[in-house]
Amino acid sequence: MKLSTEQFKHDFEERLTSKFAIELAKAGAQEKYGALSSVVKNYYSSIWAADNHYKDESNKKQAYYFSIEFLPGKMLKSNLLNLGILDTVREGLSDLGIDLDEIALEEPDMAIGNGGLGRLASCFMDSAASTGLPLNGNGIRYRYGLFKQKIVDGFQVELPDSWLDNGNPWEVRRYDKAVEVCFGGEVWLEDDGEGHFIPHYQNQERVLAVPYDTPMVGFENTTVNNMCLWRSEVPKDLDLRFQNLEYMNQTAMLSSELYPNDSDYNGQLLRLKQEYFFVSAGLQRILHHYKATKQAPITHISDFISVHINDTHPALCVAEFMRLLIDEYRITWERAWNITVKVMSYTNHTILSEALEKWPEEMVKSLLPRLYQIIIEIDRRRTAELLPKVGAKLVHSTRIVKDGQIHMAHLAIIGSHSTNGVAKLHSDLLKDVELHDFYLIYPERFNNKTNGIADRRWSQIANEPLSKVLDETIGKKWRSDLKELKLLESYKEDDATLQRLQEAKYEDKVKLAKLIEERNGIVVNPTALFDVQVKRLHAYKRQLLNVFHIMKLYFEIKENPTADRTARVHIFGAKAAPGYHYAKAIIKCINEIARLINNDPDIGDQLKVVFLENYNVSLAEVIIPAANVGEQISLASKEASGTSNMKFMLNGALTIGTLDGANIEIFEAAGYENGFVFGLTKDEVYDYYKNSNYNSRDIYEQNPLVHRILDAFVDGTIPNISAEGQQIFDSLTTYNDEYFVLRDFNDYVRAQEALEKCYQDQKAWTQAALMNIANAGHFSSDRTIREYADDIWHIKAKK
Ligand code: OAK
Repeated sequence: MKLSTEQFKHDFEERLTSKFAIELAKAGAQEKYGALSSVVKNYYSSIWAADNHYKDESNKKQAYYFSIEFLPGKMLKSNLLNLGILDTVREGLSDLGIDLDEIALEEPDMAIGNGGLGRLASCFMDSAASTGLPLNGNGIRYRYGLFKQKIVDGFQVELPDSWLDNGNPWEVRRYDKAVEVCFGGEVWLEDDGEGHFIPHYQNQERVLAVPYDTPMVGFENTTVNNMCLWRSEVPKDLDLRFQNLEYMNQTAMLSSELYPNDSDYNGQLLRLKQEYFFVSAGLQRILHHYKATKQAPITHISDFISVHINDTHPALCVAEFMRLLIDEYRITWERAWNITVKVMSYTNHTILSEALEKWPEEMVKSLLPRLYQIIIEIDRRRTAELLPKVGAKLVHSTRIVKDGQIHMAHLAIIGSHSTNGVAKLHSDLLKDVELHDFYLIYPERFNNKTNGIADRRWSQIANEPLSKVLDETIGKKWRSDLKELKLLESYKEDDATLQRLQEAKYEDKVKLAKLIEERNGIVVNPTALFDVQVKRLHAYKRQLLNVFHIMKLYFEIKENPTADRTARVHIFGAKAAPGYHYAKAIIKCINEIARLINNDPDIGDQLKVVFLENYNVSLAEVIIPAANVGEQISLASKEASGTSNMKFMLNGALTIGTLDGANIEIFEAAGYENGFVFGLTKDEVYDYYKNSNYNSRDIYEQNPLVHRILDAFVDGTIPNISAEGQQIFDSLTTYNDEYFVLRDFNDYVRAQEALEKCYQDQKAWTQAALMNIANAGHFSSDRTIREYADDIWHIKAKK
C-alpha cells in the first residue's frame, strides 16, 4: 500500500488520542503499541474486506488448513512488512522519537502451538497469503498458550502464558457466525419412511463455538486470508436448571489450554473434546458459508473446498464431514463418502510411536456417539469391500478400529485422497516402513512435500544486517522470490562480499551477546564460534550428544588451559513437556554444566555455555541470525523434517547434522562440503533394530572418553545433579541408549573437529556460509505451499 511518513504520523497521533485519550508525550509503550496496531489494522481492513468479497464472487476453490496448533509469534512487523510500509512506519515513529523495535516488544508472542507442527502451520499461512493462494486456517483460540519457561536453580518451571490479558488487536470476534458443538448423550436412528435414517439425540452437552478471525496479510499483494480460531462458551439459551457448575467450567475449559506435548499423545478426554470441538465448528462454518454463497448443490462441494488434516489431531474431520453430509444434508452414504475422500487430505509429521493417536473405543463411543457409529460403519464397509481384493492380512493391519482402539492415522489415510510426509526421507519411510501396508493398498495417495519456512520473517524481519548485504550485492528481487539468492554464488570469490557477510554476522552476534548478558549475566565474546541448538527438548533430538561434546572440551581445557584453541559459545534453547521428566533432567544438567564451566577461571573465554530460557519465536529471531553453527543431530529416521535447519541455512550458519529429515536435502542443496555430516544412516539404525545387536554398555566399558564423560554425571564432577545425572547415566548404560547417543559420539566429535578447523580459516568458512545462503531458496514455504496447492488441493493463486 502507499503511505507517506506524514500521513502515518498523523494517523498514529490521532489514534493515540481517540483510543486512549492521551497525548504522545504522556503515552506509555502499551498505549503506543495499542495505537500502532490499531492503525495497521485500519490499513489492511479494507483490503481484507475486498478480498473476502472477491473470494465469494469469484467462485474459486478454497482450502482450509485444520490444525490444533498455530505458532505465529508476533504479528506487528510481519504485517508492516507485508503491507510494504515497514520502512515508512519505522521512519515516522523515529521522527516522533519512538523506536519501533521497542514498541514491538509490547506484543506478546502468539504461541498457541508447541513447536515444529504449529510453526509450520503459521509459515504456511504467511506463504499462502503471500503467493495469493486462498488458504484459511482453522484452530482453537486457547486462552493460555504454551507455558512460559523459567529456569529456577537450573530446573525448568512452567508459568501460564496469559497472552490475551491486554486484548488481541488483530482478531475480530464474529459472534454472528457462532455454531453449536454437541457432546455425549444418546443417539438413535429412525427411518423417515423415505429410506433415510435420521438421528435423534437426547441428553447432549451443548457448547457454543465462537469464531475469532485473524487476518493473514499477503506480502505486497491484495490477498488477505483468514485464520479462524474457535473459543468455547456457554450457549446463551442454556436452561441453568438442568446444568451444573461443573458443566459451565468444563465448557469454558475446552478452549482454555494448549496441551504442552510435542510429538506425543497422552490420551485425555479433554483433548479429544478439543479435537472434535474445532473440527465440528470449522466444518459447520464451511458448510454454512457454502450454502450462503454458492449456487451449486452440496454434492459439488469438492469443486469448491479442500480440507487439510494437519497430523491426526483433526482426523475426526473425516467422520464429522460424513455426519454433516448424511444427517444434515441428507446425502446418501456412497455419495457422501466419495465427496469426503475428495475433500480431505492429510499430512503426517512424525514416525514416533508415542505420537500416534489411538483413542479407546469406549471413550469415543460415549463422548461422540454418532461419530462412533459412523467410524464403525466406515470401517465395516471398507473391510467388506477390500477383503476379496487385498486379503485379510492387509485389511486387518490397516483397520481403523481394532484392539478396542480407534486409530486416527488410519482414519485420516482412509478418508482422504492424499497422504504426505514432510521431507523426502520421511515420506519414503512412510511408504516403505511405517505405513507400508497402506501404501500397498493406496499407492497413488502417497506423496512428499518437503517443508519450508516463511523466509521473509527469518531474513527480512529477523536479520536486517544480512538483508542489507544481500540487497547491495544481488539486488532486491530475492525479497519476493527466494530462489534469486542463487545469484550470490557468483560472489564466492569476491573478498569484499565475504567481508560484508562477516560483518553482518558479527553485528547479529553482538546483538545476541547483549541479550545473553542482559538475561543470563554471562559475558560472551562475539568473535567466538557460536554453536546453537534450539528446539524442543526431546531424547531423539539428542541434546545430550552436544552436551557430551561440551564435557569433552571442558576436560581438554582443564588439562591444558593455555593451549591455543578456538573460543566457543554453546547456546541452547529448549522447552520440555511438563511431564517429561527425562527431558527436564537434561535441562537441569545443561544448566549445571553451564554454571560449572562459566565460573571456572581455567576456562575463561575459551568455552561458554548458555541456556536461554523460554525459547519461542521471538527469541529464535534473535538467536538464529547470530549462529555460526546449527545443530541438527537427531538420530537418523526420527526427525520427520526439522525446519530450524532451514532457518539456520538461510542465515548463513553451517549445519552439523545427521542424514535425517530435511538435513539431507539441505546438504544436497548447499553441497556436502559446506556442512558437517556425521552419524548412523537410517539404514544402519534399522539394521540395529532388526538384529537387536546394539549394546551401549560395551561402548561405555570400552571407550575411555565416553566412560569419563558419563561418570562425570554421577561422581560429583558436575555438581547438583545427583538424581538427574543418575537418570541420564542409567538410560545410556543400563537401558541401552534408545537413541544411539554413545554409538554416534565418536563420529560427532570427528565432525566437530572438522568444523572447528574450518572455522579457523575465516575465508573458507564464510564461503561455505555464502553457499548455504545462496541455496536456501528451495526451502521457502512459498515453494512448499505452491506444491500443496497444485498437487493436493488444486487451488489457484489470485492473479
Ligand atoms: C507434533 C505433534 C504430533 C505429531 C507431530 C508433531 C510435530 O511437531 N512434528 C514436527 O513437525 C515438523 C513440521 O513438519 C517437523 O519439521 C518436525 O520434524 C516434526 O517433529
